[in-house]
Amino acid sequence: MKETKSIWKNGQLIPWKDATTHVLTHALHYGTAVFEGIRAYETPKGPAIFRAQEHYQRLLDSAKIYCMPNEYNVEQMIQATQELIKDNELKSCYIRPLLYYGYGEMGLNPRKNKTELVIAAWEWGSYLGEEGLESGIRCKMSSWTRLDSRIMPPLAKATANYANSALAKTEAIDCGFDEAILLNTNGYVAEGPGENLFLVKNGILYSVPPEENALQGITCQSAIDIAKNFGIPTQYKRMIRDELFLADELFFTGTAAEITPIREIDGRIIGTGKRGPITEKIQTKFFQAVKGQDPAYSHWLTQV
Ligand code: PPE
Repeated sequence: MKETKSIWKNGQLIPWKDATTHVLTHALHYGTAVFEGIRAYETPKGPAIFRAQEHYQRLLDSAKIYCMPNEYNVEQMIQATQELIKDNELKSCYIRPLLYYGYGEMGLNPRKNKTELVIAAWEWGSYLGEEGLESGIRCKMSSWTRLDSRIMPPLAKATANYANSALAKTEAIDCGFDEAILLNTNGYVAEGPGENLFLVKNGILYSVPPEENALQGITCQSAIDIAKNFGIPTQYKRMIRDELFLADELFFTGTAAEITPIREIDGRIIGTGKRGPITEKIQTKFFQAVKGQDPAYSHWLTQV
């Protein structure tokens, strides 16, 4: 990890090295934290945060689902992020806000502890490799199942959910793949451990419906908007694993993963085995949008 100068914590910037926490912090023991992953990109007008409003609203939504108190509103958190990026003189970065139950009392009732809000930012390159962005990655259907809302709320971006994601990710890596794809408890396609999934078949772009227990991705929504602006037909569709094998194109979306093509699943080549034309079109436009190179998408950007 590329260290920076400062981290924002509970209203002030503190040195990166001092942003530590006690080992008996509640969230460390019980996963009682919610978080976001946001990116800022270099644009001709300086760094700009991509869809800051939507990300911080989702943080508040996650906190609401878990009934976690948080004294900051969206505008205050955006302002804090702008200060943080300026202080660290970052041109582009990954931003990680985390709202967690701090140190105080152990036991499963987290409310005896105060919540703390931290926001960190650092340079983080492509999540699944530069080559992956261009040539696509190799995926494994996971032996792990995506969380169900009767077990853990899948629409909350809670750290606890990521124990499930980390199991799927490490299994995929250990089996020689780049990334995992998880089905849900009903046996339908859910998502990657940290990405939403798209399928292209006969010129139509399909994405996973919200009730399939995937996180409601902001990059996913952006890809749908870009596709619609191109006139590409888009639809939500419940999918079984076989449909993935027979897709013309598949790709992942996510803040960290951006738009990454999938070229293989469990030894089956997807489409031509290369980044497909619709994937490339959406990916190219996405990068133009986030880098402030297309004024049609400037409403997605918050300049620092
Ligand atoms: N599903 C999951 C489970 C998920 O974690 C992410 C983001 C997405 C879908 C895509 O959502 P969005 O970023 O709004 O388009 N995963 C974050 C964490 C990744 C990590 O390894 O940490 C991210 O991409 O920031």
